[in-house]
Amino acid sequence: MSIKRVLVTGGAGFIGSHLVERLLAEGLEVTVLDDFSTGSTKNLASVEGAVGVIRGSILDASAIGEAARGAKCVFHLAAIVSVPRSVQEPLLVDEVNCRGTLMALEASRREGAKFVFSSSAAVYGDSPELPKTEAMAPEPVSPYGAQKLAGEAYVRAYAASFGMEACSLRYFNVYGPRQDPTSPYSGVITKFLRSALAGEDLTIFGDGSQTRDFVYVQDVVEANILAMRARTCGEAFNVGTGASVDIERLAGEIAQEAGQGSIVRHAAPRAGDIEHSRCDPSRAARDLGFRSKVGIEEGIARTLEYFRSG
Ligand code: UD2
Repeated sequence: MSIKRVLVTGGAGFIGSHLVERLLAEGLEVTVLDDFSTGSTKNLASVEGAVGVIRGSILDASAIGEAARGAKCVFHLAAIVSVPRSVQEPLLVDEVNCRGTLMALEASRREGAKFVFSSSAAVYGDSPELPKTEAMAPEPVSPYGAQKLAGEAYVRAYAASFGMEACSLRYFNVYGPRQDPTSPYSGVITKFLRSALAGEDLTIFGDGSQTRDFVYVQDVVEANILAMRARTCGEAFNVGTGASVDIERLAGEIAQEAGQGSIVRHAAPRAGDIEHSRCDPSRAARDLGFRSKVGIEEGIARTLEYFRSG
């Protein structure tokens, strides 16, 4: 099936806006559906006029219906992406993250479109087993993780029930330009870069021995493009690098790179933090042809450049 038109829900967000740029560069017609609650028009400044933007909620049947019209692939990124918020307001966040995914799947089914769902490593919960493989039983520990897992289950069910070509992408720790540095929920790299550029101290929660599999946003975009082109039948894929970095090293490197004399300090461990996270990237490599290309040094340098010039 040749794809001409696509829909990106949450296309004005951090990851969505990078995906939109790439899809346009591939010569596709792109529509964005976004309620701009966390997304921003600034993220789409480089593609203004080239992309159709519908301001509306994923929960609004007419908005999603209109946005999906004629689309042959739906990338579903619209979500409330905060773990703490999902703990504070599980019902409200469930509406957006579960019901919203179902709405997007329905719109996709009507159009006979493929479906690529943005899921999260949060589905794995805090089991100590490493690396995380898709064959492991998911055991989410936050409502957010449970909601992403529910979304994945629906993706699988739609593939099985309606023959929809669909898959879920489990993102590990994504970072890069446009991640909102002012949000209390922003990732550690973005937080550290912002502080380091301002010459402020970097605070590590705990002893800094915890590790994460940090994946650069452009690699996440690449995984989405490959998922669009692959034949999929409802399965989930890890999207990470397969390598991990400890937070102590990360803080030291960022402080040094920024060159503003920031000091690295330690505070009490953060409640609910997991110790280690790293993916097994082999299923995505085998079935999608995905391999992350941007290493941590390169990714940090690019993101630093973005924050410096912005
Ligand atoms: C990530 C996701 C989250 C969820 C979770 C599932 C991001 C931004 N968050 O949370 O949405 O999917 O994985 O497991 O991708 N840290 C510090 N100092 C700081 C900020 C963080 O030391 O100022 C530490 C923090 O304690 C943690 C590590 O850095 O050990 C990574 O923190 P994070 O908030 O970037 O991401 P994570 O893995 O907790």
